Amino acid sequence: MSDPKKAADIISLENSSDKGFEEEWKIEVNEWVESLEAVKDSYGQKQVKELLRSLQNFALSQGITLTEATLNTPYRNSIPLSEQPSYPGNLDLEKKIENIIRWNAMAMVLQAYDTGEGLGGHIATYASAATMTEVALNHFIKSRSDDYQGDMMNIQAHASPGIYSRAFLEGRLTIEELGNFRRELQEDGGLPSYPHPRRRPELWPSPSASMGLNGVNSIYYARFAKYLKNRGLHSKDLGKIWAFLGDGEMDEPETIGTINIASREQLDNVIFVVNCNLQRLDGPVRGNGKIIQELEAVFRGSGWNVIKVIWGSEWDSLFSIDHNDVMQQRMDEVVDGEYQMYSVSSGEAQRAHWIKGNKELESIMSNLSDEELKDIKRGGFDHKKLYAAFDKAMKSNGKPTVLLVKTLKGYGLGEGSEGRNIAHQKKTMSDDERIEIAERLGIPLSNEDRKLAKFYVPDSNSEEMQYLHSRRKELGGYQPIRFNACENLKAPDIELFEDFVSGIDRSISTTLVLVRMISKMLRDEDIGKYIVPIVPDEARTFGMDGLFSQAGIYSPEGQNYQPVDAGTISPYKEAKDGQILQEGICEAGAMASFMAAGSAYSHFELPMIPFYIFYSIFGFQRVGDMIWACGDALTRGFLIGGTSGRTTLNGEGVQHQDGHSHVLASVVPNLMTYDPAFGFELAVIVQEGIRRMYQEQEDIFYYITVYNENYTHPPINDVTHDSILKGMYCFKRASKDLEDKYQGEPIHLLGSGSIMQQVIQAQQELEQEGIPTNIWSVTSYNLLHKDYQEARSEGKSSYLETILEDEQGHFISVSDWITLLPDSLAHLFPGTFTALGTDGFGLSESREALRNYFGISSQAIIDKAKELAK
Ligand SMILES: Cc1ncc(C[n+]2csc(CCOP(=O)(O)OP(=O)(O)O)c2C)c(N)n1
Ligand SMILES: [Mg+2]
Repeated sequence: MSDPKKAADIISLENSSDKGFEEEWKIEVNEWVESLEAVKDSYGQKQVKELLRSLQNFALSQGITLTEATLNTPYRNSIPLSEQPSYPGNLDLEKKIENIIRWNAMAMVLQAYDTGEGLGGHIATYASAATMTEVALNHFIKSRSDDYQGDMMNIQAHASPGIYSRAFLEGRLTIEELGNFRRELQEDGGLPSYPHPRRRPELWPSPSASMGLNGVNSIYYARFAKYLKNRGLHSKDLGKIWAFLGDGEMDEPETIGTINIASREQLDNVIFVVNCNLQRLDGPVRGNGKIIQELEAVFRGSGWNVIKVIWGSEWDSLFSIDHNDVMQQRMDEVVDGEYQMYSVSSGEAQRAHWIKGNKELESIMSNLSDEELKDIKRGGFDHKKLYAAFDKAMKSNGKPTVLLVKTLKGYGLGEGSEGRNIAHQKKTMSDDERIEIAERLGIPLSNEDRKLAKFYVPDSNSEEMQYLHSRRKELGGYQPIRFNACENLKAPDIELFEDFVSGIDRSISTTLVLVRMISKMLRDEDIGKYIVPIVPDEARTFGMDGLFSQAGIYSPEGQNYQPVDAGTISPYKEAKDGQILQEGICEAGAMASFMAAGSAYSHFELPMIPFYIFYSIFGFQRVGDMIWACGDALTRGFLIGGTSGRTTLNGEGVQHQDGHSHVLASVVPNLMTYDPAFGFELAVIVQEGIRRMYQEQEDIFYYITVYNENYTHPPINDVTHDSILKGMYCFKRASKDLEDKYQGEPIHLLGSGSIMQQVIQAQQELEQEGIPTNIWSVTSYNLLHKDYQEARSEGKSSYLETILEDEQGHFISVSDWITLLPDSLAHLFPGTFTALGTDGFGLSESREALRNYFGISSQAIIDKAKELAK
């Protein structure tokens, strides 16, 4: 029956109430399948696809859409038994190693619990992920070698005990450290809860404890690897980026929202491994549905290779006799809530629910005893199925790959944990449970030691230990691993920025000064190639469009069209070796690019210098968690808050006008934050930033706010670099003549950023009225505060106290920021301290009206000064 028209007639019979229809239909379907099989045998897979596409086109022409059918495959393994490669490893030894790692991982958490300190820890996550992790580490995840840069292994944070446990066997951690899990301050060393590069810079390549960031960061690491390759900056094979993720974690919008860039940019160097244990913290991920099927459709729809590992080998023989797909249909209709229920039910109860009165299914299942049915494994615990899946993922060409691996939360931890809703929080076990698990895992410890959850240390000459080391040796070394060796980069001399240091007569904004500095750096012979300008869809807002043609926008495909502005001086230029990362409207992606570029010194051994320029309000409050993670990841580079200042960015209103990002930024401990007023300040700060981060390799990064108000910029004159960098210097003293005549207490005006212009104007007008004032430029309230904290802890005077030693009077701070920022230092000023700022929500108005409204205009400063001068 090869006439498609006839098939369409049959489809129209769909709703027929004819009892014989079902039988007839079954025969029809079988005939079609047989025909397709014949096509496959005679012509091959390609022709089968072509044929199906023709059929689909025909169906579409008849108004029948088949989207569901094309995005989802049945609920079974993607790799058929016939395509399953044979397992190349020694399964007995691998299982033995896995069991030891399982035990020690569990013991870490139990020991931490037994201290009675309430330290927490997770047992159930790794219990579900152990087999996939072991298969990956014994056979696939490679480390660094001469011509291979090495894979990056980003794990599911809550599975960390398993990774520590393995690293201990590998000789990378001491038994004391293992025993001090979650106790980092112990004398003989301890381990952080999760992957924190800051705490373990030799082990963890990137932080993943805040769920959802692992996926997006891994994708952008992979993209950055391609970027480096396409720009010719790296000659080695840059390896794969592995992200091990939880199924609950996949609900995070950062993960799902960025997967399409991976397929758009053909990132065949990224592999997601999703541990589908069907549970998150509180309960099932999709009790009423199927998370694996949902993710399959989402990823396939986004252009990924999807490989499902659902069933263990025991099911293969059952599939081979499921001639009428009755078992498959049941697999498809049972929902995750029920699969979870099976994991806590007896074999008998499972069978009854599963068969649901279907005779044919009952007969298929009669091949297994209740005991066997209970023990039948999910794919995530079957080494062979996992091997087949990883093997296929490694061969992907041109597409990212996701493995959806079905597991069981708390696997192997006994009835009190496996599949239970409380599994995630389970931190301890009874003595009996400990003994029983050790017995099952074959851990040769005495029952007394089992009760104490003592670590088991196999003999280093044992077969299993030899095997463990040899597998990793074969794959280039241990994983996960983080590298810290990158050549120092000599920072440019300040002369590179001479044009800005010596003053700018033309009226321009600090944003434009920065863009010009970037342009100069891009041209610099030594550092030019390392500069990575990153913009979400705002380059024009920041006047950066000129850089498009200078540096090109990175696109792995180059530019396959003539841009609409081809004839202009700054056309939209995309290029394979483009240097600018244009992220579109995706701050999460842009931040992930920042992290990838800013930690390229570690994984890629290249001192890349990212300048991520964004609307300042869409930084810390939008992707603050990612900035925090950058601090953890020891990321370097410059975050540039553009269009900053609640009144300087006028007209845009409540959700655009930023008057608080410096306060939010103040909480990141290794972030150097600056709010420069003049071109020369900006130049000194950027030059020093490059020196400290890339020449001295300090683990710090920068946040600098720039504004869009135009004004002229004075030369640096005798202002010292040090004072700019420390956070404050005297910009202009009051005129001596006036001071001699003046009777009141001295008045000091503190300005920063764009608002310095209001301060300068206020000073001039106050002088005309006979009131002398000193102007101080505050480049960083936050750093002054940081310095004060450090000095206090050392019992010294802070920088601020030192420079104000001989001062007194009234201090008025004026800025485009909320008063909390300067107020944190109020107690250090030798006199009265008043902060004028922009507390409250922004609103749409002109710049002048806004400054009047918030009380930071020159007039507001004059009024305050006069009040104090009385
Ligand atoms: C952003 C964020 N929200 C919440 C948490 C707390 N949390 C840690 S693990 C977890 C559940 C994880 O479930 P899943 O991703 O399915 O992993 P599993 O442990 O089941 O493998 C939650 C809610 C977190 N770490 N990060
Ligand atoms: Mg889960």
